[in-house]
Amino acid sequence: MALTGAGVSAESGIPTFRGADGLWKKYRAEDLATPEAFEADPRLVWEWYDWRRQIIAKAKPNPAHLALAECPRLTLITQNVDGLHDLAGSRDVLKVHGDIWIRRCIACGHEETDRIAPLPVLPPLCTRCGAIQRPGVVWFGEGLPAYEWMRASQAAEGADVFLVIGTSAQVYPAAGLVPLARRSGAKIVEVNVARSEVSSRVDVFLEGPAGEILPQLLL
Ligand code: BV8
Ligand code: ZN
Repeated sequence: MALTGAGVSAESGIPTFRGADGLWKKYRAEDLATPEAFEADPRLVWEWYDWRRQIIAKAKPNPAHLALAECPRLTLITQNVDGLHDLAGSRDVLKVHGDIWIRRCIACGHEETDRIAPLPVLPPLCTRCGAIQRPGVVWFGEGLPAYEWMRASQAAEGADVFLVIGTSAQVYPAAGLVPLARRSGAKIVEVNVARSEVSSRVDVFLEGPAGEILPQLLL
């Protein structure tokens, strides 16, 4: 199994959350990626997501995504909401933090998925009932999607090898998959350009960009 974070999309030109050019640098997570922030100012939150959708719309999968897509038996869990693993050809992608391309109505729950960037109107309105839509992502303080989380936890309990790729491993419960897999006997291999919150508890730490290391490791 593999767990990926923003670092796997860095070489596709998408800023990471907590890195030097991090997304959160300009904004604080508490300010924007929470239900309270959306309640207070849906337009501001949508300006941030629309800006990110425009960056992501221009991004291409990089060799890290493509190498992972070549592993058919791999259970791929991602914290990323950019959809690049799907574009690279990975089929069974478990998006535990949702998908930035989904817009969900806050009133009737109707979902629309498209790659329109920029959106013509912010906040976008439900085509079914006219209420405003939210991004189909998991905000801080929100539970993870039950099916994806159940599959991810099962994978961690049964994994022989667990690749932890491009994540600072600061966000829970996703980061908790690493100790769960370790307790179940998996060998943990981390691929990162810098040490993360779990680096002291992995079996192998491969330092370097995922786009260079994964093709060597997997192909
Ligand atoms: C929940 C979607 C309860 C939205 C995101 C105190 C202690 C423990 C936990 C908490 C706490 N206080 C609050 C919490 C809970 C909180 C949490 O974990 N907070 C953290 C900050 C402490 N978690 C939650 O709120 C979760 N929900 O707990 O709900 C509950 C339960 C049941 C019912 C109801 C409620 C929800 C968390 C999900 C939040 N949503 N994103 C969006 O994208 O806008 S999180 C956000 O962070 C992204 O998803 C991102 O993926 C994720 C993790 O970040 P990373 O991917 O790791 O990115 P980062 O920039 O940090 O790191 C990049 C890494 O890549 C670095 O290590 C870098 O070195 C490396 N790198 C860079 N370039 C490369 C590279 N590696 C390889 N190659 C390269 N080229
Ligand atoms: Zn609606």
